[in-house]
Amino acid sequence: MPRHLPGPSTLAFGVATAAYQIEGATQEDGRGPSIWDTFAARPGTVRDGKDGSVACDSYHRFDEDLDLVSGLGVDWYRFSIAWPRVLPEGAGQVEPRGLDYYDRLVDASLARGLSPMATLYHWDLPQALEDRDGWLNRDTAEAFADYAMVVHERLGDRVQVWSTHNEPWCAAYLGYAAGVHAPGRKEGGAGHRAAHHLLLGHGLAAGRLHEAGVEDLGIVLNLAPFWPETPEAEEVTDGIDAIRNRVWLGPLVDGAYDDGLLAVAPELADPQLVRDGDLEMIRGSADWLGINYYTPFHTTLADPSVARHPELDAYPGAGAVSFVVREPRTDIGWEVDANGLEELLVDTHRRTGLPLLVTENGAAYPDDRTVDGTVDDQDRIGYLRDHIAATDRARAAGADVRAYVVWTLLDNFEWAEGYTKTFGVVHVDAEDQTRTPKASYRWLVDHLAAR
Ligand code: IFM
Repeated sequence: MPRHLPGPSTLAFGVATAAYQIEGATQEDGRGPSIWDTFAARPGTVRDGKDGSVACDSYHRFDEDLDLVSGLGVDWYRFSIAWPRVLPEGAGQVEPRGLDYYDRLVDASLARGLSPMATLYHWDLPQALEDRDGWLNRDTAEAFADYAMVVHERLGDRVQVWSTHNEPWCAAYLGYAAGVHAPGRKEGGAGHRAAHHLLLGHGLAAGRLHEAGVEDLGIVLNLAPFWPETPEAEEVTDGIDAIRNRVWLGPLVDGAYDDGLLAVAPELADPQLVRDGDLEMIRGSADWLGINYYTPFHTTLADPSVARHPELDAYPGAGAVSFVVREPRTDIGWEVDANGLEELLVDTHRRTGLPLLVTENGAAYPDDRTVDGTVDDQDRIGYLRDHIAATDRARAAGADVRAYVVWTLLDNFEWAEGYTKTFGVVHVDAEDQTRTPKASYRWLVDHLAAR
C-alpha cells in the first residue's frame, strides 16, 4: 500500500471529504464549538438555515463510508481532522476521545487498503481561538503548530501524507474580508492579515512536523486561472491573481510577497505583521502542493455604472474587475472548462517545481433521484471524465502531477450553501442517512478499473 506520496510514474486516485461537512456529532465526545457552529447559528448566513450538527453522521457511520471509498477502487482517502475535537479550547487540554475517533478512522482506512491523507485545517477553527481574534492573532499560528504536533504524535506512525491547510484563501478572504464564510467578518484588509497568519501557521507546523520525521508535507491551495478578456483588463486582473494565487506561492517558493501583491495589499508590508524571519521560514516548507480546481475566471474591467460584484469583497484592495461566467455552468453557477485545470497544473509546476496533487475536483449538480431511487448524474460523469483527461494532458506536457482526488464522496454540508448544492458521487438521504451511489460512482469504478 503506497502510504507515502505517490511517485511520478502513474497517476494515483483518491476521494476527499472534510470533517465539518460530513461528521455531524458536533456536541459529542467533548468536541468544543467551532467557528462554523457559531456562524451557521446566525440567521441569514447559510442558505437553508442548516448547519453541520448532523451532516452525514459520518462520525457514527465511518465504517459504511469507508466501504464506499474502497468500493471505488481508489488508493487514497483524503479527510480532515476537526481541531475542536482534539483541543476543544483550541489549545491546552487535549480531548482523548477526539483523537480516538481519528485513530479508528485511520485504522479502518488501512484495513481496507486505503492510504490516508490527513488535512489538519479545513476551516473549523475552535471558537475559543476566534474569541481571541482568530486568524488575525499571531498566537493562532502558534496554536495551530501545537495542535499539528498533538495529532501527529497520535497518528504519525500510520499517516505519512499530511497537509496543513485546505484552501487558506477561503479561510482568510471569505472569512475575514467578504464575511460569507465563518467567522463572518467583513473587514477588507483583514483578509491579508489572516492570510499571513495562516501561512505562518503552515510554516511553523511544517518545521516541527519535518523535524518529527514527516517527509510528505503539503499545503492545499485553490489556485485559479484568470483570463483577461481585453488588454485593458490585464492590470486589474494582476491584482486579483496576486490575492488569489501569488499571496501563497510567493512566500512558499521565493520567501517573499511580490511588488504587485504589495500594491494591492499594503497590509503585507507591515513589519508588525510580517516579522523578520517569517517569510524565510515559509519558503521551501512544502514538499508538495495540492491544487483544488473547479472553474476558471474570465475578467473584464468593471463598468463603474454597475454595482460592484459582491465576490470582489474577497479581493480587498484589488481594482475594478468584473467576472464573466460563460456556459456551461454547474448548479452552483461555476463555469465548466477543464482547460483551466490543464493550464493551472502546467503553469504551477513550472512556477514551483514541486510535485502536485489535484486534491479536489468535482461538480455540483441537482442530482434528482429517479423513480427507482437512483441518481443518473451524467453531467457529473462528463465533468469528471473531462477533468481527468485534462490532468492526463498536463502530465503529458511535463507537469509532475501525482494524484487526482475527487471532491467528494458524499452529498454534504456545502458551507454557506447548506445542503442545497450537492457534489457527492454518493447521494445521502437527509431524512434517514441512506447512502445511494450515483451513476458517477459506478462510472468511476469502471474508469479506474480500466486504467
Ligand atoms: O465543499 C468545498 C470544500 O470544502 C472545499 N473546496 C471546494 C468544495 C466545493 O465548494
